[in-house]
Amino acid sequence: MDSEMKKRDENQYSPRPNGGSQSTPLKLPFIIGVAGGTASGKTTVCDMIISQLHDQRVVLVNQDAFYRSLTNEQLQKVSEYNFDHPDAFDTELLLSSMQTLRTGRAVSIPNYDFKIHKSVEPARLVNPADVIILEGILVLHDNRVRDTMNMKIFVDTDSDVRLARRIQRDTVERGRNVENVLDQYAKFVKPSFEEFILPSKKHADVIIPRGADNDVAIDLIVQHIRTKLGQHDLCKIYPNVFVIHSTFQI
Ligand code: UZR
Ligand code: MG
Repeated sequence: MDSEMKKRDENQYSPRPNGGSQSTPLKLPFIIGVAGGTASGKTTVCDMIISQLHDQRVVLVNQDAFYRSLTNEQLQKVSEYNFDHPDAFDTELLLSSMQTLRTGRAVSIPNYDFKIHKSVEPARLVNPADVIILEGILVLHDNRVRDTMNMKIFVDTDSDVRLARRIQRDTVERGRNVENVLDQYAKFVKPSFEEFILPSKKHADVIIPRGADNDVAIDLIVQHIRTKLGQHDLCKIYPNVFVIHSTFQI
């Protein structure tokens, strides 16, 4: 466990410093970040974690929701817009939304439409939960976003597998044709993967090779989350017992 994570764990399971009663522990949610290249299987990995944690309150927040809406001018030249660059996301809004959820309050997050490249009404209301999963290509890129997380996962899937899936998905679900998917891949998706996404892998606590095909890694992750939530419950029942940290390796 790195020192950053250890520090966060200490904070999470420590009594309120001042203000609240000495014996009232903070009930902060357990926040998991899931990053990886496009079509690496991030969403499937998250769905598998959520279904195995069926008896817990879990919410999934997708970084895609925080894509900035394109202006009419940008829409006219959409093939020149880089959706894989960190600046394509409203990271300030993502941070403030995570902060709201972290303090146990519901938050409204934008509803981004991939077909028109804009946020549409109605916004999505996300309720607070015991586990919050933040998923997206660049969730491990910004250190402020990383610092909100208790566990950082990188889904590592071969590029050829990802491209094949991306063609399939974008033509079926996102209203594209093969030619423009390939064009965008060469122009923006691959270069941004190499410049921003792949380097963020070094911040991960857990790297999952072969994505959602890796049942063993997913089982281990779920076990770890359960252990952490169990410790959390222990704090609620025995307010003077505080778990400082534990180690985790795959
Ligand atoms: P995942 N993306 C779009 O195709 N259209 C948009 O309006 C916004 C984003 C793509 C984006 C990125 N890149 O590679 C992908 N392009 O969505 C991330 N081009 O989504 O993690 O589900 O693959
Ligand atoms: Mg996805």
